[in-house]
Amino acid sequence: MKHILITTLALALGAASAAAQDVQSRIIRFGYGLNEDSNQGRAVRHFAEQVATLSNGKLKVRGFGAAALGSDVQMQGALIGGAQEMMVGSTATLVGTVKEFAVWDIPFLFANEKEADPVLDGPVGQKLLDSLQAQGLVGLVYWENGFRNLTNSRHKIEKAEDLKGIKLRVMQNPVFLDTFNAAGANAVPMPFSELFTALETGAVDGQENPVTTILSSKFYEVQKHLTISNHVYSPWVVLMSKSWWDKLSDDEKKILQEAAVASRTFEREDTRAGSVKALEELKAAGMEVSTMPNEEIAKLREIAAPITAKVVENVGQPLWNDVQAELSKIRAAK
Ligand code: KDG
Repeated sequence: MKHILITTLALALGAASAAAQDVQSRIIRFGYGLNEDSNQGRAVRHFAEQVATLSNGKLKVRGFGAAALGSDVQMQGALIGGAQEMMVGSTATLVGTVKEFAVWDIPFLFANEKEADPVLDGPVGQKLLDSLQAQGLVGLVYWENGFRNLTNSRHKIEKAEDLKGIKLRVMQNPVFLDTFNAAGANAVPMPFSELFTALETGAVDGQENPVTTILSSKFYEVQKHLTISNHVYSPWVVLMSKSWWDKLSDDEKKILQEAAVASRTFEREDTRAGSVKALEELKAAGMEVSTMPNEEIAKLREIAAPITAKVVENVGQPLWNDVQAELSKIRAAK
């Protein structure tokens, strides 16, 4: 009897709080590019659970993984057009929409996550998210894709010069294209959704992604060599359609923003723990893993320097100065 009473009371309270909230019943289509069994997939499900709890089940998030709703660029278009409500994808493919996002593509910008988190979540990162609104997108939070590493099917890459002649898939982004071409590779821009087949058929020799992605996308099945280079830190950005966002009540916006912040904490913890496990699992799967020595990393930095200068010119010196000021504060506080 007591159990029934408590349950009834809880339901009544839940109903009362829902009634107190100005929340409609809505379905939210949330698209993403990695497999459902990936850090991206787990974080989307965590976000969905948070939203359901905070809205007493009224806001239902449906995750669509493995690029079921299209590539990052296609989903960005669907959000801008109001045909899809949410997605998470790489900031690198946003540079065609807001060119200043290229600042996050600069090789070796961040030395570790302790630098990346406060810069992305602080005033500079937020200003970039806010700039998306004029383009029909709402940037809620950054998630972690992670530090990118090289894989290929041809030979070990231990020196910067070993990149010469490697047909390397890169994200559809001028900084990645320019950097790897300058390093002597033959950079091939391609949507993530086409990458596994391109590696399997030999259309490209290699690619670069965080180890969590290399594992969850099973690239070890078609790639022999993994080189730990950590050549750039890649953020993801959780995006919403602005035209859809503008129809929401303040209560609904608050729920989605709160769930997004909670999912950011979950996703970063999950991805960082997953990175450690992924490296071990990739070795166990038979990948030959090597780490690029510091002196070779220094050569990559040198190769990237003129491309960094071009990005700074493109995004504007004030933005570059703001990022460097944030980094100086973080490094001084260490
Ligand atoms: O859809 C997949 C992308 O969100 C992300 O993984 C981008 O790192 C990326 C890549 O290599 O395309």
